[in-house]
Amino acid sequence: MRRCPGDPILLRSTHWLLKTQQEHGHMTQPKVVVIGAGIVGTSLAYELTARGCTDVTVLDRGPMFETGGSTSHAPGLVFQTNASKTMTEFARYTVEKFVGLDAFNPVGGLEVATTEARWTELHRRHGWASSWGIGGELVDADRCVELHPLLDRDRVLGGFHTPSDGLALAVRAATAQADRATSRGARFLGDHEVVDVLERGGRVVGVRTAAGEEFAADVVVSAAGFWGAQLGAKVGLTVPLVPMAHQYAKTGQLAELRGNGSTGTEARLPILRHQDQDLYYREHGDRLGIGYYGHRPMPVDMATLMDDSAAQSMPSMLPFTESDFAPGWTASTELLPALRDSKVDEGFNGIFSFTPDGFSIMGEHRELSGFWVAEAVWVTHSAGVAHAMAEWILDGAPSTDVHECDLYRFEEPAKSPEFILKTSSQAFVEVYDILHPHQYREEPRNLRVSPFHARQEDLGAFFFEGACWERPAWYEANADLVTELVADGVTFPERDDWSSRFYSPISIAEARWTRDHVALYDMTPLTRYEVSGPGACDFLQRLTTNNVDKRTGSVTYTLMLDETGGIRSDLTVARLADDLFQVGANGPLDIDWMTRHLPETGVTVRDVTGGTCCVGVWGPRARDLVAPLCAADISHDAFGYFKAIRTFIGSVPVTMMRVSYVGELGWEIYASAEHGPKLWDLLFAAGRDHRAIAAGRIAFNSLRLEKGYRSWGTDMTTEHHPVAAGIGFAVSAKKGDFVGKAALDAAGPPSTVLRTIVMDESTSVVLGKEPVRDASGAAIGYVTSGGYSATIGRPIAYAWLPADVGIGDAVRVDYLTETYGATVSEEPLVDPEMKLIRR
Ligand code: FAD
Ligand code: THG
Repeated sequence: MRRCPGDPILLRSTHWLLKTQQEHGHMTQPKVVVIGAGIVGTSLAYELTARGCTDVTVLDRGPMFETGGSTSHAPGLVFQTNASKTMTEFARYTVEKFVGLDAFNPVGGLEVATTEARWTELHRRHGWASSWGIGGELVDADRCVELHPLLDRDRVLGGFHTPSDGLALAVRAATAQADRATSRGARFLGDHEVVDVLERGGRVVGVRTAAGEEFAADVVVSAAGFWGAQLGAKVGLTVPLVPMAHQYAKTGQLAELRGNGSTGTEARLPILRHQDQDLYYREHGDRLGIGYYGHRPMPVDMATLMDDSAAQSMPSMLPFTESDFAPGWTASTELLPALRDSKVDEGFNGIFSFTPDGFSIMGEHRELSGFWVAEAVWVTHSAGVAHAMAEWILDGAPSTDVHECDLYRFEEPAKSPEFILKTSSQAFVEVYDILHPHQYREEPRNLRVSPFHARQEDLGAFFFEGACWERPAWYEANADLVTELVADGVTFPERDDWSSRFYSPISIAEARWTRDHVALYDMTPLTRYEVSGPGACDFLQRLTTNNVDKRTGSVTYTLMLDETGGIRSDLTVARLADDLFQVGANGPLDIDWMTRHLPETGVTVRDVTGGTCCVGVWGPRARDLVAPLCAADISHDAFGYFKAIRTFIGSVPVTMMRVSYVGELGWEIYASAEHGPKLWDLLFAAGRDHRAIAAGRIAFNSLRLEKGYRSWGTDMTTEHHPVAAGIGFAVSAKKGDFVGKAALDAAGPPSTVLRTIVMDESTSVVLGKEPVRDASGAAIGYVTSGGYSATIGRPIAYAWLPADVGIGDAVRVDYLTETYGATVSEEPLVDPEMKLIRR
């Protein structure tokens, strides 16, 4: 495809039909090969054929439909509630679909607490269920025993009961979905092991089997379960999953279960979780099945798998290791005394996939178009994942936000075998742990450090890990400011134990200090790209919503949308020269999206994050601090808001942008990494006269919340249009076409909107994902992110709420075992007239 001068730039599309049309000049139906006939492959065949894509061939190395994969022996417990809205929605979809296929036992799910900490955690889980619209209730110990009579009443403090949870009959669901797909044209071929993926010119064109048979395809989807990493490697793709063994056992016959009407496929008792001991239970006729996560992580070496397997026809089953199960058995007899007269009758170590962050892996190979993956998916989420995949493959975008599952979400170091193994093993250990929302990874650490790291250590930085970077959360060196501010009458409200974790009151002092004086923020981890070349401007114009075709030295806040108008990211775009832009972005998914849309020639996108560094100098004294060091005139008249210049700080060559995510006067100052320490020292030394401090991420977050700035991925995702997210101003009404424009133009007013809420009490800190209720107690929305506003002296948060909830309305927010009052507020809470930031 060659572009003639004057032609409108044609971006590559991620939409399958458009892409084929662009490349072949006509629309056709894709020919699809799915590798794997487990629950994911069969669900996908169903979903694709249901959308009219009927040329689907599903190949499996094993026999249909007990293929020997994880699905063949999955006990199929479906607990829908998850901290992630996306995963919860995938689970709900799966339940609804399997109910319709007569492959689901809606026996309900019961999670019990045997410790106070777990009882509090169940409140939090109940909160997520309310936020994401899953009906469930907290019940007392008596009710737990009524629901599950095998429980020892005296050990249980209470439970969380979800009536719509239950047992998926995984093989039956796979078979039923395959039958429907077959009736619509799909075919399923057992004993067809795919050994090669065929490609031509960067596109997938088919697969070859062990028998040498070739199957042509426009689209190949790897739904190979824990074999997925091997298959990915064949096409140069890192699929970061680790096959891990997990123990499952069955008890002997239990008199207590005899005659309760339960059969092999029709259970009566609710599925049960005893997360304090890493255990779960289901009924199998008059026996109980027990799953255990308490044992050491047992990653599986795929090279020796077939030799190790208990039966080669069931490669996903390894021999049971009794000693690993022993603590689980003891804990089980304590919770369920009926087991004391029984024993482990049979057991196996079953294999399925774990990932570094616990999420599934979905998406299309960027360098091999047409090759997709859908792996590390539980039965619980299978149909939901398949539905989103079918939308994505056929329509160009899933209707559910899938960024947490995106194949390209990982930073470069996170693609190393070492990282994948360590973090996935940790994910196994933590599967049932109580995880704090701000808990950060402890291992591996120090993978990416900014050039200011040693200086930050000297200042007593407390580091959190984020995107493999070490980020100061606060600095112990600022502890004295707390004392000083208290003396000045600033209050530091008490926090409960939960919200005090991964937190220090020093951060409040740092936030307050920024508004009153000036602070240095390490912005090095901010993802940044250089977009250059003769087509750079056109490219950014077509890919983003705002007008970036401005004079050199202009900075623009703009959005990337998908074809449905959903927000893919929010960016700052600085024009540094005619054909050179610096883009401030949110992470690896942005460069992925940009790269996929690059025209054949004329534009280069390069991640420059690692070789550069950035200090944000913000606060009313910022100009006083920087001006004496700076070679350029940085007065308001010479260097306006949202402008960029290249100049020097001392002898350090810098790019300065008058941008502030904390909403204060000041600049982001970028330099090449080798100049970092000098830059920091110059700024820090000059700061002494202005009582400058270094400030951390918690202060940063609190300041951006006050200022009304959204954080992509938390406050807004592809599920939201700009107007609903409150950033409609970043969409230019005047400019020409851009990705997502047609969908925006066709959209009606939003039914839900992102609002700022202010907590009624200074101590009511919320952390995110809590349900928001109206006066009647009905859940009407949910919190996205929260923090304490040092400026107004109250905790504040963003929440998605129905559009008809008005400013000034009272709402209630669940927090652990409490419920707090809050008020929907005008925003931003700080500097609505932009007087401070533009002075
Ligand atoms: P699989 O079922 O493994 O299917 C992948 C298929 O790909 C296989 O059939 C395999 O033969 C085929 N394949 C691989 N390579 C090739 C190739 N090169 N060519 C052709 N075919 C190939 N999940 C829950 O939701 N709830 C539970 O209670 C639950 N309990 C579990 C208990 C145990 C003991 C285990 C092991 C897992 C459990 N899981 C549970 C997890 C769940 O079983 C899996 O996540 C799920 O079945 C994965 O489905 P899949 O279709 O991706 O993989
Ligand atoms: N700095 C830079 N790039 C970024 C961020 C940043 N890119 C990713 C992320 N953060 C983007 N988020 C924002 C959000 C708000 C603003 C800047 C980046 C902001 N908004 C002004 C406002 O709403 O008042 C925009 C005013 C205008 O459009 O003129 O400043 O932190 N480099």
